[in-house]
Amino acid sequence: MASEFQSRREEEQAMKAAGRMPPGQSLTQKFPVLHYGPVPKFDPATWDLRVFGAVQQEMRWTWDEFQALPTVTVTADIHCVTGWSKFDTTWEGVRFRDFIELFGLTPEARFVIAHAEYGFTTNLPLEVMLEDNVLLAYKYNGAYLEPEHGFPLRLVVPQRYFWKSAKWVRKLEFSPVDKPGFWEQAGYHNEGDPWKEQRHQHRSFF
Ligand SMILES: Nc1nc2c(c(=O)[nH]1)N[C@H]1C(S)=C(S)[C@@H](COP(=O)(O)O)O[C@H]1N2
Ligand SMILES: [Mo]
Repeated sequence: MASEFQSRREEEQAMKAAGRMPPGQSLTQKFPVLHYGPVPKFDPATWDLRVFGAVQQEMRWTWDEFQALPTVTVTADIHCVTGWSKFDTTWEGVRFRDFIELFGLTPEARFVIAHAEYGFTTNLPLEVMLEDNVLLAYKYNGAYLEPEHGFPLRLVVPQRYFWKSAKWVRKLEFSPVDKPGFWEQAGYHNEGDPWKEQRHQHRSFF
């Protein structure tokens, strides 16, 4: 996408001045690829998305069914715990808040656990997931996601460090209790708010 900025330095200064750069971050104009393990193969004939746990009705969508759901386009800034931020990224997908209307939650639902291919998980409070700009996304800048960026489907949760935006999502669990995910169990912060610089867990051993 064409940038209004002449240089990386200029864009970085502008984002800092606008209060859009969280503490300890710096700008990237590339789109880094970051994940643990291999990029899964996608088979449209067998792929599905499931919801379970504290839901009124457990449900499953095939790739065709999921693509038939209404989508929205969201532009947001993303922040990786390793220090890069990328501004004005544009995603298209199903808004999470609209998505849950399709099956309904039970009153016990307080946390969302995203389950991705190969057992990757990440946990988020339900109230964070209900914000306007949280998507189950399959397009980036108007084109289907690249496999390494999460095709066919990923979470986009801009208000948390980007590790919580699970790529290759297959199941969404609604839980009364929190269940720290893959990176959270590995020592990353449970909340991961970039504005509070919640990068790592500070455990106190007694
Ligand atoms: N399934 C899965 N999703 C994942 C990860 C992972 O290891 N596995 N890494 C996360 C991390 S640490 C980041 S920064 C973003 C990177 O997304 P990108 O590769 O599209 O930039 O994906 C997140 N989603
Ligand atoms: Mo990350």
